[in-house]
Amino acid sequence: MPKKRTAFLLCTVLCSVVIHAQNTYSNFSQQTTRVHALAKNYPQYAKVKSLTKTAGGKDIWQITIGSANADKKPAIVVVGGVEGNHLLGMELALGFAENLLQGSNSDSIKMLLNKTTFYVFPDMSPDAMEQYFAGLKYERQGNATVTDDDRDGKTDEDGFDDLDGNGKITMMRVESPVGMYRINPDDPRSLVKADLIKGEKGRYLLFTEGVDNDKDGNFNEDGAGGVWFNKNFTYKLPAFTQGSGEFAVSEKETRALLDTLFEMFNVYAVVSFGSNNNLSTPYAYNAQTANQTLIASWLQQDVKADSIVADLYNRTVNLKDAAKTTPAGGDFLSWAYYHYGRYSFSTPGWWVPKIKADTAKKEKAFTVEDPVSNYLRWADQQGITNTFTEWKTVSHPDFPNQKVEVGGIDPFVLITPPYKLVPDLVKKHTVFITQLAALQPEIDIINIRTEKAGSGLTRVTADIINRGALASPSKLGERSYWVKRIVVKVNTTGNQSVISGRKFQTLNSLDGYGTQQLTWLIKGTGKLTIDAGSPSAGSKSIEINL
Ligand SMILES: [Ca+2]
Ligand SMILES: [Ca+2]
Ligand SMILES: [Ca+2]
Ligand SMILES: [Ca+2]
Repeated sequence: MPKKRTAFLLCTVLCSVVIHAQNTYSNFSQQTTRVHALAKNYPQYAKVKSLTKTAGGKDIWQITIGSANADKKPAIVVVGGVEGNHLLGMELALGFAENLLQGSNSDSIKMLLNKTTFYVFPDMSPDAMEQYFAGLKYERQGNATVTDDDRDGKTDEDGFDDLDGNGKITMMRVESPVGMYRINPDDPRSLVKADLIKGEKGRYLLFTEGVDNDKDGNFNEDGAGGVWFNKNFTYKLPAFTQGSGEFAVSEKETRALLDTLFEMFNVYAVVSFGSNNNLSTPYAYNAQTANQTLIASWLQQDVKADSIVADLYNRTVNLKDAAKTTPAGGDFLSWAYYHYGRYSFSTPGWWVPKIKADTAKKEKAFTVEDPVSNYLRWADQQGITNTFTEWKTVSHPDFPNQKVEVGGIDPFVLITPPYKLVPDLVKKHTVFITQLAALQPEIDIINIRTEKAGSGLTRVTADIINRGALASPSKLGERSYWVKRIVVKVNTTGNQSVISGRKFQTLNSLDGYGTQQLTWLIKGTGKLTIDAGSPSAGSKSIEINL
């Protein structure tokens, strides 16, 4: 085998080994190394830049993946780290970029990158995400901006406290006759709310692990961790709630992302990874809320697009039993649709499957719905150990005469699969996103007809067609300044003039596989060109001899 070829093969094998070497979730510095490796290994397709630095001094990376003139091609945006406790989302976004580029030698990916550009923002919550790797592990959403979450005039005065000293924040239960929680009859390791209507009695108060450091009656209400990325956007901002910020888009990373996206007129779809899910179950059309002045649900035509894409998602990713979600406001999924006017899709990418009783092991079917007991049974069946802390009595300054115990499942485990499941999830989501690109709107001009109409006039008729399955732009996009509609332009030269029909016109949203017929009466002779297109649907130019 020639030397050069051996070296190339070695690199193909080794370089991919290096990329796959991680067997745990990546902290920020490892993410940064992986991001830069892409620009270095695939200079012809990948460009990396820092949008800004967060209050915690961490870069927000943007990876642009595309071939020549990437910014002139229809594009999909992929966003991870939408929630600071959602490490999987970061892995899915960054892993998508890695998988796509690893395949960039193949003809299919080359063809894809000739037609579609991908803007990947792997981690929008790097300040918060670092808590997963910190000495004290807890699910944090807020960035490093210092905030007064409970508006008592003090900042960060009451965070969690590791009462049992195990390096993670779990739960704390206090025996109390006024407690609303009882032991789950299906699994004594978990607690569930007592249903008073059914005559059930509570026996425990349930809190996150900590003390009331400032003695205001609340536990852990204001610790480190300021503004949540997924609560800081303009659509239905939940003002004056923890994590929403002083005003919408108050943070450097939210501002930088929006400034960047608003200038990307070529984007037609945004895929984000977070707790909201409109891919397992698409939005349903609600005529009343969709037609009110302040639109509060997806428009009918866009609901159709969501169901096409959700169908694709379910076929490619094949995860069952998704929980129903409703965006809480200030969230990125809603912003990208209602205020950015693009198709916006979000999924957590994984959840604990609903687990059935293993009768061989004498397990019984659950009588109470409880994500914790379901997780524990699943973890047992999977052989996952060390994710539960047995309840243990601690002495607690706020409950001197009561029994207080600390224990419960580990932080993160309900939304963060064991890392060995991640490569397969990345692969499936990569397939999904590339298949989404196959639905991309694509403008063409067909059925061009010319008829002489006497006195030097020619009637020109043509069909503007959208060859993609997704309508362009979204129906909501018709109303947005930030969404460029399809423009059709007749370019006259010399003695030519347009007698009837419009020289320049913008079209309403053109359905998937839809056509619109246009006709003009042109005076004059020679070559005439007609252009049709938009930044997010591509363009086409035709030439006619009059
Ligand atoms: Ca405070
Ligand atoms: Ca602890
Ligand atoms: Ca307080
Ligand atoms: Ca407090």
